[in-house]
Amino acid sequence: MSPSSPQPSAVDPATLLPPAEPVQLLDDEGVLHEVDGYPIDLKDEDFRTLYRYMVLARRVDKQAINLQRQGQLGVYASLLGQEAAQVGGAYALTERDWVFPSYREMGAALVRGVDPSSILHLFRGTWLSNHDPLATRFGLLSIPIGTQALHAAGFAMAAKFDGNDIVVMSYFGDGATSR
Ligand SMILES: Cc1ncc(C[n+]2csc(CCOP(=O)(O)OP(=O)(O)O)c2C)c(N)n1
Repeated sequence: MSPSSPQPSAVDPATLLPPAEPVQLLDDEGVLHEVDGYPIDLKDEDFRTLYRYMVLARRVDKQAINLQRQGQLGVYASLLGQEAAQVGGAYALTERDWVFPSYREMGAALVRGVDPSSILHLFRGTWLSNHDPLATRFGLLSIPIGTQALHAAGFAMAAKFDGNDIVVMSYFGDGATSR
């Protein structure tokens, strides 16, 4: 490294890597196990709310697929099978935190209080969306693969410079990470 090179970050990149073994709180039978470092602080009411959001997400998803098949939407990216990941992730955020979604995050949108019909504008080709990103802290759906990760990282850096102690969450698939 030349003397003029930027100083290495104080953060050891190795600490940012995921563990070699996946963290698994639910076993194959759906039984919850305690795992060190992953305490669960959820009340019965939280579990009911989470379940309600997951059912709602699947119902909205089905309706959007029907609308696409009827020709009312040009395209629609289904969230089937991702209900828990989207709802659980978004539920862990506070109101001040931000989400930068891909095109598949209808479930996360619901948790953030976004009206699902506003999102459908994008898939109908009438507008980018009818929701207010500032009010919901939920960005516009991002069609070009992986671009929302850059939006999220940039927003998070800006928040850090401002001393704004928030979380910025992004969702993307394995196709996005391969690039
Ligand atoms: C830059 C770019 N290239 C290609 C596409 C076309 N495209 C739409 S979905 C998709 C697959 C993405 O896979 P992944 O990132 O794993 O996300 P998933 O849809 O499986 O959630 C591709 C290639 C795109 N939207 N943007």
